[in-house]
Amino acid sequence: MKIAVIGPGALGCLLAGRFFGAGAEVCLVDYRPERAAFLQERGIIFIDLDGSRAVRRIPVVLPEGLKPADLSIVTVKAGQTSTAAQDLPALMAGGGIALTLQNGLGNLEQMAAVTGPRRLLAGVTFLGATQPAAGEVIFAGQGTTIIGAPKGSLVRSDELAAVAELFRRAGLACQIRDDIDTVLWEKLIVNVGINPLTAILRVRNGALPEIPEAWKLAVAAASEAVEVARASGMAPAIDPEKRLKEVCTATAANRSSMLQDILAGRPTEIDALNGQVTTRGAALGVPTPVNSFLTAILKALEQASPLRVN
Ligand code: KPL
Repeated sequence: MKIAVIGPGALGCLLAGRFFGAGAEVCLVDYRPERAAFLQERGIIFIDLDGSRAVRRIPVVLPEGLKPADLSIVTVKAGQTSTAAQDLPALMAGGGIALTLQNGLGNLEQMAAVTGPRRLLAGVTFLGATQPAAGEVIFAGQGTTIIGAPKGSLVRSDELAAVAELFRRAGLACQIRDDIDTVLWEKLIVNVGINPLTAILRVRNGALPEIPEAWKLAVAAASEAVEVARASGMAPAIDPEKRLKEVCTATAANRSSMLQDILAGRPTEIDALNGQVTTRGAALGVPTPVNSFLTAILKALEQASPLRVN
């Protein structure tokens, strides 16, 4: 199976590094020529769970050099999905599949706007990955990846099974679910609670339940998202507080992806997370005051980044 991983961020490098290590034919797709040349020349530095360090010489391809792949995995930040989606027609020209493993809602819709929905898969991942510098990835924690065929997809069950098998051969737990649209919401419910508060307070996930006022806000944001999911016709099978606690415990040592973005001065995924709850809530008549407030604060934090004093 020929695999293209779009986006050499933490998750992209982690997946490409693991697939490559398991002998798969994989390339990384980057849109920045200088970075692509640097990564191609130097290789990806991969620090595994046991602390072992390896340089993986994974081919890095620019959009103009793309060849058809059997599986394209979109791992870019949600704000870059519409740009990454422009790569998909060339990558999927041989009938290949594209899988989004990004945070938030709206990614699938942006991909489908370019490719149509038939050859698309969606998923969520609880893998822990951090990126100390470009092309370097620390595998920070095992976690399941859940994939499935969303509404409108015609990907066959044997094709889905082959994708899951690719993850398993690379030592990454992978489950298939036939209600992946609900699974996307269930992950969003977790992210809208944990990500903004860990980013605002600059704490690791494990600290959040220990901060009573922050915890109340996290649970309130997640509970609003449950209401919006229900109003959207989903049936998320989770108790928001219990689920938040489980994820904070399982990923206690992680810096959430939003905290990593804030610390690095990058734009965050707030629009695809709490912003989506607010927008969809407004359209459905479901109040989302906590998500609106957290969205505004995160945007203010992004805007303040260049002005901050130490
Ligand atoms: O998905 C995550 C993220 O940081 O974006 C969680 C599950 C909160 C783990 O850090």
